[in-house]
Amino acid sequence: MAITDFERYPLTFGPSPVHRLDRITAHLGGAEIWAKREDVNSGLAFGGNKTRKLEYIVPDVLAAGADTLVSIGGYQSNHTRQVAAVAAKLGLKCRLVQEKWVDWDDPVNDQVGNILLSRIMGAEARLDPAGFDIGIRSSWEDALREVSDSGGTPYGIPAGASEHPLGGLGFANWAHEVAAQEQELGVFFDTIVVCTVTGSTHAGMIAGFADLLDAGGAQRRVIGIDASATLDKTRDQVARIARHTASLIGLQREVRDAEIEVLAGWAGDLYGIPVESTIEAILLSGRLEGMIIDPVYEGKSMAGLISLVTSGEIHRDSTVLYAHLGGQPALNAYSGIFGF
Ligand code: 1AC
Repeated sequence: MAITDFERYPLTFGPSPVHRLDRITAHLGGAEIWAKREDVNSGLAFGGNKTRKLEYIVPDVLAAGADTLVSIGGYQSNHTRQVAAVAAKLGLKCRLVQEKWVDWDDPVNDQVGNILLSRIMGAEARLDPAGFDIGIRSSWEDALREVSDSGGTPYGIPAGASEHPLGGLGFANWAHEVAAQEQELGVFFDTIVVCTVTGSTHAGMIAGFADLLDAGGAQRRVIGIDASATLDKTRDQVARIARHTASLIGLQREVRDAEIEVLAGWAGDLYGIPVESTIEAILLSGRLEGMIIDPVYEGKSMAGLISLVTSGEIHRDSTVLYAHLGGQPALNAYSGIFGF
């Protein structure tokens, strides 16, 4: 099967916008930097990368006859906010497990931002004291069981939709969308920079670009910037999902180890805790481009991009596409980091 053979339920506005970041480019004085904006990809609760993944999962939800979406993330999960929006759109119930993935000392961390939006959209968002882990969680399995025991028909969507068998398809298609936009714009992105935690966004891109390469496209680098601070787990999960997604979309070979690049250095010691480079990246993007990024995901991937361009690891002649995944609603839970 090819990516175009999979059913896709429309949740986004269409291809997400791609545009130059002229002032960041001038500031860095090196590579030409562009952005592709999943933060404005949909009218559903500000959209984001998970909305794109859910387009390929919703047909299975509908075929299963489910009445309740059951998902999991941290208190400030973007993923659970997007699942809540899709449930509202489809007229389904939504049960969310919100674990304490981040030990962040902000009194409204469990009340504002993403979790507030999920609750506004009618989701039952229950807090759970468990800490961060990108794997399958017993709290999520318990929630699925509770919904069944009370007579509902649950449909489980794991953290970030990453461990879902179809979770990589949204970003495999993103790669094809990029290739079409390159044709329209007359540009070629030799380097893609994306934040990676639970893995399926990055993994889907790897599979999609491998597919394009085998169809005669040019080689490019897809750099995942780790924001999990549990590097080995994220790297394994990215590799596994990339290979699974590649086989789903009919790649006739194994994804090579060299195609799976997860770089450490900008996550800090813990998932969800911004470090100095994160805060600098958020301020730089806001002040030079009016582009809002967040302290958990894009602040870290932008910090990585800045370092890699500044150090010359991304070459001066490169044309770089920065993937904005739409994490910014979490900013409300982190107002203290700026010292304003
Ligand atoms: C970690 C999956 C993740 C979220 O928003 O919950 N990006």
